[in-house]
Amino acid sequence: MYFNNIEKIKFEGVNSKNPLAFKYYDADRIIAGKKMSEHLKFAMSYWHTMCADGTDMFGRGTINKSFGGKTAIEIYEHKVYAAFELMEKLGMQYFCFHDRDIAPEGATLKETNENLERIVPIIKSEMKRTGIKLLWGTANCFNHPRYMCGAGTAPSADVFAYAAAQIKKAIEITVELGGQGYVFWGGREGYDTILNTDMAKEQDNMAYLMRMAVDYGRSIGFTGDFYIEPKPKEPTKHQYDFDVSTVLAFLRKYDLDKDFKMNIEANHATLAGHTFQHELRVARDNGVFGSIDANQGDMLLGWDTDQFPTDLYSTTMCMYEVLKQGGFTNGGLNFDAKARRASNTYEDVFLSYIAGMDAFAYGLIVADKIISDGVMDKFVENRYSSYTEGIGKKIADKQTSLAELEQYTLTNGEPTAESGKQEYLEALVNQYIISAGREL
Ligand code: XLS
Ligand code: CA
Ligand code: CA
Repeated sequence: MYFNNIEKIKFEGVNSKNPLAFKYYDADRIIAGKKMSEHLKFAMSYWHTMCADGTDMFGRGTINKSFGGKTAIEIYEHKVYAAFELMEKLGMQYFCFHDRDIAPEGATLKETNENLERIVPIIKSEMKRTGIKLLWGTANCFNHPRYMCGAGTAPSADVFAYAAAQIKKAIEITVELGGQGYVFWGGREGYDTILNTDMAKEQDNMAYLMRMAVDYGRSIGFTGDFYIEPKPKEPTKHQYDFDVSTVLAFLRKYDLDKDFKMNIEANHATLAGHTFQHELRVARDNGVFGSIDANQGDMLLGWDTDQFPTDLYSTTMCMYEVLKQGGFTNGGLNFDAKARRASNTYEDVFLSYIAGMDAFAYGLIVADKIISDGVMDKFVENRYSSYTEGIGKKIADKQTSLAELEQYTLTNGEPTAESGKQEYLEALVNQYIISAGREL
């Protein structure tokens, strides 16, 4: 046991004063015909939870994550047991990892792969013991100095080859552990100055790497989803995967849009100048909604703070999109989030997950209410109702012409300017958020 002073976290309801209890997340409660736990599919991020120690640009770590291990490999063995204890205590059903989160990097690729081979069976047996599943795996092709100018978009073919080798192994591990997804997040896939960059070549190469990964994954029996995770900046100035729309154009150009869906992160959406809901909607409207990295940024800071999500407005509108999508298939809600540097105890890690899980549970309750009441959806439907008859229907059916529309307008005259009623709708959402609390 690594977290002796923490019991299994229980649902105690809205009036509980116990910080180590859920107030809204009641795993078995039925909402819109399914258990909360089935809707929410919470996942633990291995990197933040088991590895990140609070190190930042100005200071060392503030929490020790060696879990009593002495040698490098021992530390990673302990991490596995600690991870599963934490997930069991929180009632989390899934986890996500990068290859380098679960085993230490050795001096050579061979040594690194051997390290992975020592740890993967331990993870596998813990998965078997607990029933916890792998939501997705990925390769960390951004941390090592070899990737300083990119991995799949590196100017050096040797670096490209190294990344390909690393991704091959990461896909194998994902398949071995029954992972439901495999993510590409292009940490260093972008550039800082066009003066030294052949953007077209870099993007062609990246697409080829992704194609090889899909073909290899399918050839070894991977039936889950491949995801690409958009992010507009940080670490490079111009990230190629800026936002969902940019990624879509890239996937379509290279004929990869049938193979990839989106892994959408809240904090990345806001960095791109979009709302989280906007990115989810673009994905949903284009049939590429996949999985979610559930977190939030700080609106006063311009970087990727990966905070645990506590903003009920954002979790509500996220769950609205998820419900409208018909729920997740292979995806889920991965808490790509870390406790703040000054929240430096393991109790803080538990409290952070509880905060995030409760915020999403509440969001689910409110979103279901918004949808079942139908007032907001009806408003939007009415706003576009002129397309259901007359000239509007002709436009919707693509059965008209500029000449006919000219004729129509000459006789119809000036259109009425209909109010968009933004403030009314914002107040309506507030009303749902507040009244859901009263009903608990
Ligand atoms: C970093 C990304 C990363 C991906 C996985 O900003 O969010 O953590 O989710 O590589
Ligand atoms: Ca992420
Ligand atoms: Ca992030």
